Amino acid sequence: MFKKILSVIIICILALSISSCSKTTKKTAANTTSQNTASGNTKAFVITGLTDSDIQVTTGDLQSAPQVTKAVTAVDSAGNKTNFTVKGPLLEDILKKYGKSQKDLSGVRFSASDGYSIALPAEILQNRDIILAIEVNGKPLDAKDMPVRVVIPDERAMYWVKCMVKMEVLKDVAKQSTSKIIFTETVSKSLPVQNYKYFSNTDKAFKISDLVNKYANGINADSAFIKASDNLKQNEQKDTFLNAYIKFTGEDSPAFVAPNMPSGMHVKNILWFSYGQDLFFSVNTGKNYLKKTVMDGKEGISVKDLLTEAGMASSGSYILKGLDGSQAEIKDSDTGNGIISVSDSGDISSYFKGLPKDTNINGLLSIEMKK
Ligand SMILES: Nc1nc2c(c(=O)[nH]1)N[C@H]1C(S)=C(S)[C@@H](COP(=O)(O)O)O[C@H]1N2
Ligand SMILES: [Mo]
Repeated sequence: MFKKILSVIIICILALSISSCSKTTKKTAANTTSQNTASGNTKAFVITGLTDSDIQVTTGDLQSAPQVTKAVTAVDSAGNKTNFTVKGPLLEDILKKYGKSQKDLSGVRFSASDGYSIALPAEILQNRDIILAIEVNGKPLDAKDMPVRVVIPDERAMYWVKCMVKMEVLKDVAKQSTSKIIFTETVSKSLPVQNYKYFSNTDKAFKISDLVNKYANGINADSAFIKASDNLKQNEQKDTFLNAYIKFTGEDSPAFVAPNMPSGMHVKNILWFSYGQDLFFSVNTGKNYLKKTVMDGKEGISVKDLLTEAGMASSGSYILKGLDGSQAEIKDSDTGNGIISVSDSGDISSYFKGLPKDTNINGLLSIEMKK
């Protein structure tokens, strides 16, 4: 009986996640057309946080603004390239009507009707043209991509949001400074673990909410940052982040995933992710990302390099903690003589040349700044 209910729930979740933009878009379009008699007044997307009240941008607004036509190349995460020609107004020209410029914004999040969302960092807003495409290859957008496809030439296709329905101006996406590094390989041994279906494989994953409840400082953050081994840095909304999983076995691990999240939002081969003042670091990714260091025959990453990558290098002292409760203190001047290694069984350990044995911690959980 329980199994039956469970499978019905799973089927519902699957059905929801597979349905693309078109469904919701059609519904939205139908709703608004009945409200607005002229079709040019059909609501295209909403802009929040730019002015005191929300701005409704209509398809008429998009059509009557100056149009740009451009041949573009979309490059996805696998490096596949697709060429097409797009036409539509520049976001900059839409914002101009409200006396604003994208260059003055510190961050923007585009959300789509299929649940996809992505934040654009200030660098993109500063340097790139953002085309709000309403035509592709001389034809109106496919129904599934309506009402707008964001196109940002020279940026990866993950920023080219289809069926974009909301543009949120983000207040301040600055990352809080890190005070603690927690190792993902160690926490994966102390959290509830579940099987996770990843394409045709079944891997292991833990819930980010479990991780945060057990190990984070309790400092409330609006968003999380994730950095991958290809240097991609993403900002995720708190809710998206807390409802997702870290898959730590199998292909692309560690990976940021969730069953009901469009796969384009997955982050593969995570180096670290941070939430508030806590930064969760993968030594498995780090040992290829940071330079290899050998100390007394042991191979790993230098504690100094790790602290620099985490933005935690300082002149103070650090406390190391093991999963078994063991603890040791080191000084900033010791960090160049320390390495972090990962054993074949995935155990993280520290080793410091010339320091007392208690600084060699097996099952290393965290390194934090001494207050
Ligand atoms: N609404 C929406 N937009 C999206 C995505 C998505 O899943 N939903 N995926 C993104 C990613 S990761 C890529 S690589 C491209 C894929 O674009 P294509 O479907 O035109 O090949 O769209 C981007 N825009
Ligand atoms: Mo992608």
